[in-house]
Formats: sequence, C-alpha cells, structure tokens
Amino acid sequence: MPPFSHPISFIEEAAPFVQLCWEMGWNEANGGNVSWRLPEEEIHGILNRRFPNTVLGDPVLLPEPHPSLDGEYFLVTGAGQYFRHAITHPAEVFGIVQIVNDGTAYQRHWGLINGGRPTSEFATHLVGHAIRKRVSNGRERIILHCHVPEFIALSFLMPLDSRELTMALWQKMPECIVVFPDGVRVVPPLLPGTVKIAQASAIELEKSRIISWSHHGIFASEEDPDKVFALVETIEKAAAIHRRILSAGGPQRGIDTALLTELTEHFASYMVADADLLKDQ
Ligand code: 2HA
Ligand code: ZN
Repeated sequence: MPPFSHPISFIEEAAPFVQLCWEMGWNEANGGNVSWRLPEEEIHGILNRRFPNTVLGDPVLLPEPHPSLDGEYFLVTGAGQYFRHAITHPAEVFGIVQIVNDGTAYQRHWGLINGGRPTSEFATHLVGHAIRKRVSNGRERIILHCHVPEFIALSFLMPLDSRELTMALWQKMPECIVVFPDGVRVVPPLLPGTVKIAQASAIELEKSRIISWSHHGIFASEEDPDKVFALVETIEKAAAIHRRILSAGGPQRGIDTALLTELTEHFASYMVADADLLKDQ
C-alpha cells in the first residue's frame, strides 16, 4: 500500500482502505459507498485544530429522522465519487458531516468539495448505523457497501433465502461460522437508494451485521475499516469457493452441522453473536 498522509487521521486511514476495495475489484467506477461513525470528541478536536476557519454547510434535511444519531459525525463517501480516486482526491471522494437538529438533518464540516453530496445510499447507511449502534452497544461504527462479484453471482444461482445462503457459506470454510455467526440476511431485489430498500434492510439488520442486496452487492457493518474489510473478504472468499463448486456440478458434501456446532463451541470467545441460523435447523 503506498504511504499516504493526511491532517485528518480518519481520512488517512479511510483512503488506503477505499483504494484497496477498488483494487480488490469490489468498487468499480462510482460503485459502492462507505460511512464511518467517528468518535465525536476526537474528530471535533481535529477539525477545530486543523480547519478552524471552515464554513459549515447549511443543514440538509434527512428523509427520515434519527434522534439516536444526533450529534454524531460521519465520514462518508460522496455521491458519484470513484473509490479509485480516494488517495489522489480525498476532499472530493470523502466528506465529514454531522447529524444535527435532533437527528433530522446533516451538516457538512469538511470535504465533499465542488458541490459534492454524501452517497445516494446515505439514508440507508444511517438506518443501518442507528440499528447496529443499538444492537452492538456502540461497538460497530463503519458500514461498507460494495459490489463483490462472487457474492453477487450467488444471488443468481441460489434461492434468495438467508438460511440457504448462510449455510452454503458456513459449509465452505471453518472460519466462516466464527467470523460471521450472525449469518448473511437476504434482502430481495429492490431499487437502490429508496425508502423501500432501507425499510427491508432495517428488518434484516436487526438480526445480522451483514445483508445481501440481491443482484446488487453486500452491505456490512463492523468496528473499523480493518474489521469490515476482513469480514467482507472472508464472505467473498467463501462465495467464490461455493460458486466454483456450483460451476463444477454442485457439492458432494459440505462441512457438516456437527462440526459447525463444534466450531461455535471451540471458538465461542471470538464470536460477536450466536449462530441462530444453525440452531433453527
Ligand atoms: O453507485 O453502489 O448502490 C453507488 C452504489 C449504489
Ligand atoms: Zn451499490
């Protein structure tokens, strides 16, 4: 990874991460988006120290209020921006906004220059943050949406069913059930950026950090860039193995339920949730 420095430490971390997502083939052109709920005091201090003369943007009304996010700062990718440009054009690719007015609006603090706006999926990201902040007791902070090819391919090859998809992935690599015990929850094909997909996503995000936007991509929540990258990387690897097996005529066997159960017992301390989809079998 090329060295990259930036006065805002969170941009310094986010730009190489976003660049890497492009290198992985997950975020072509303006595909995909990221939002990161930043520690309030830290980012407030950095912006005051480094950019004391910033003129704040006018508050922009959100389609849905999020009182539980009032005051939170988000680093967010801009609508139409290319992940590939993150390191060369960070102030265009990224913005830092704050949720204001009791969670009814956002206000730009930094970046999104040349008339930029947050990603078209920002409203859905905020729905995700509000839910996952509550469910994870504040641990999860970053949401990555990307167009992971092997994972998307499965939505054309398999039933659009959370249990079937999750089992297929868990059965391909022993790490899977430990890394994502909450499974992958399937959202049906819906128009991106709409209230409808936000509502359908909200139902599934109550149950898991990871959802599949069928025929479109993955939407995953974690603690920091490294962890969300590792999560998506693991899921995409398992999806690739499963797709290869399907292409070769389908599985003759998978890691069986008894071994999956043993894995959950042996590695219980690493797991962030119970493997409910295994128990419900
Ligand atoms: O272009 O990925 O889901 C951004 C997107 C929309
Ligand atoms: Zn997308």
